[in-house]
Amino acid sequence: SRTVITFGTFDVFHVGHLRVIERAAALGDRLVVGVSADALNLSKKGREPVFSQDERLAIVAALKPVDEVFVEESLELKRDYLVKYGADVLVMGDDWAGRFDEFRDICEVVYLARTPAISTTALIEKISGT
Ligand code: C2G
Repeated sequence: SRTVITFGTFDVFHVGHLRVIERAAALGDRLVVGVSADALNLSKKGREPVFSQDERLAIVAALKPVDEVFVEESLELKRDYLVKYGADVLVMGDDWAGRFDEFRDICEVVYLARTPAISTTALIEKISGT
């Protein structure tokens, strides 16, 4: 059986998130998702997520294509997570293209095209009217 792993913040969950998760799941038999810790998100994006890590984790865990979730505490731990969860394939959106090629020694690395014209930042701006 083939285990696929992907990572993300999945804040203000939207259809772009759903599509990448569905397409990741289709590449194997089991999908594991690492959801960024609040602290990691703050350091990566310079803002606190709208929804807490527990809320984001609960939403992702409830999705039909998702078999297992965990909190991604640090970008530096990616190799450990790949080993721990027995990943055969690492999937990321192509905003991360090339960034995880170093893991090709232990798994396949696949970058999927992002869903156009939707992002958490754009949603926050739309809702807040800025
Ligand atoms: N995504 C997408 N289409 C969009 C928006 C996002 O395909 N319109 C994908 C991203 O490419 C990513 C996933 O959805 O694969 C999650 O996106 P984010 O929540 O923005 O994740 P990010 O903060 O980039 O976290 O270890 C890596 C990180 O934790 C990734």
